[in-house]
Amino acid sequence: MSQFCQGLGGLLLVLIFAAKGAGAAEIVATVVDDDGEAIRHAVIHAEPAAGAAPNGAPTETVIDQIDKLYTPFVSVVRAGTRIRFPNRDNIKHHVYSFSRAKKFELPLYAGRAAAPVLFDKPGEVTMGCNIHDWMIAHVLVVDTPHFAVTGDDGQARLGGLPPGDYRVRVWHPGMKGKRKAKPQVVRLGDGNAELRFEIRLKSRHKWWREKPDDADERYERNDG
Ligand SMILES: [Cu+2]
Repeated sequence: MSQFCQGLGGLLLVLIFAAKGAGAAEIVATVVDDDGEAIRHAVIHAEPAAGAAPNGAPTETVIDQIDKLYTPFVSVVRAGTRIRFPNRDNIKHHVYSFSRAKKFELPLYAGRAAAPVLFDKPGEVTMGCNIHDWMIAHVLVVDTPHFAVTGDDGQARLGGLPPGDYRVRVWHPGMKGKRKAKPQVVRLGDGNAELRFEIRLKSRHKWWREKPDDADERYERNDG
């Protein structure tokens, strides 16, 4: 199919869903650990139980490097999204990923914009920095436009969903048993659906690194 036809197909779907928009519903999901404590940085994503998710225009998003940290720490994007990695620090960073869903490398000098990176395959991607060991960011690439990341309260809200049945999944970079995790199936009418996911996390050092207290002095001296 030509790009134009695909674009047109996407547009028609958008129109159809816009027409149904009045009945759009919301999924409110809360993610907790086995003690009931809220878990932030968890991704919730919902796929229609039947058929594919609606097409969408290609989008772009940003993962910043500020104060020698990636922001945000966890992102979720739809396959086909381009991510920009601007360097807001006045030192060099070197973004890399060895993940199967996207392998790449970007040596980044302050003030120079690198081309955005296309994330075209669903899966999990972990980015590090060759220079600053503690810099880590995680991206989950999914096949649906319906997703959100939990905040400090462990809550994620997925809005504007057309009525229908959805498989709703949770993901977190440190989650135990990711592959065996079963989705919750929910039927959305006009109202909201409230879901609760209980997950267990691996020990923190497997998915998080603390920025050292002396990180700034350490790297100011040698500009790298
Ligand atoms: Cu760095």
